Amino acid sequence: MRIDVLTTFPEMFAAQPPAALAVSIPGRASAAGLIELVATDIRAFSDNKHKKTDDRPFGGGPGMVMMCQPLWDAVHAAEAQDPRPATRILLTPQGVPLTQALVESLAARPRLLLIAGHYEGIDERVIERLAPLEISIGDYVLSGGELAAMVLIDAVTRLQPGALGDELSNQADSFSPDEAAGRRLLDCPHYTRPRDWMGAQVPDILLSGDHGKVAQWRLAQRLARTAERRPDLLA
Ligand code: 6GU
Repeated sequence: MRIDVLTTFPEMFAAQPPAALAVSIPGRASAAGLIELVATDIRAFSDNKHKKTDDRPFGGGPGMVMMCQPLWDAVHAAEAQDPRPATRILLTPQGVPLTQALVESLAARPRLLLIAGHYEGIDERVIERLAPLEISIGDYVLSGGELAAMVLIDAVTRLQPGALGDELSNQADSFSPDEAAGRRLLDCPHYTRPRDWMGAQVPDILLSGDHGKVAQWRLAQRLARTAERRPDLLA
């Protein structure tokens, strides 16, 4: 899969791959060539002699607004570099929430083109013409969409075939559909040695060797945790 990132802060993606994606599963996936990350500097496409990409908002108010032209040209220049059709995505707190179901859908596409939006905003007319999928990573405000783009890249990368060392290990993760429960549940608690740590014990069932009982216990834990912490997932 090819992933383009369009940003006015390309230095965040200058390292190949960026430090946050160079380790663990995304690091291995990059090394294996499962994803190809290409950053494009929106500023380079400004037709303004000062390479300006933003201007003051019509109607007044604080902050600056990204202008249509540089973004429009950057998107088309990036798309022309590769014949695979790109799914355009704008990272913005105004977007639909990023869920594991959405990550699964995006992970199956040949190419993603991520536009890192900024809090002050982008001229609405270029958003309308580009018609990107607008995605938010949660109900809080980041200074820019670059970190949100990296979050999306991490989530999509680990679903690429061959990215996980243990192919089964993504199945029990939080938010993966649970077959028995038919829902997306939080993960169960995990334990490793020693059996006694500062007087705290490992649940007996996990030491019983009864795999059926262990599976039953884990599912019950997942359901209880989800009901307690995220009742919205069961609604
Ligand atoms: Cl995608 N961008 C920004 N700037 N802030 C966010 C966000 C995205 N998702 C949550 N907060």
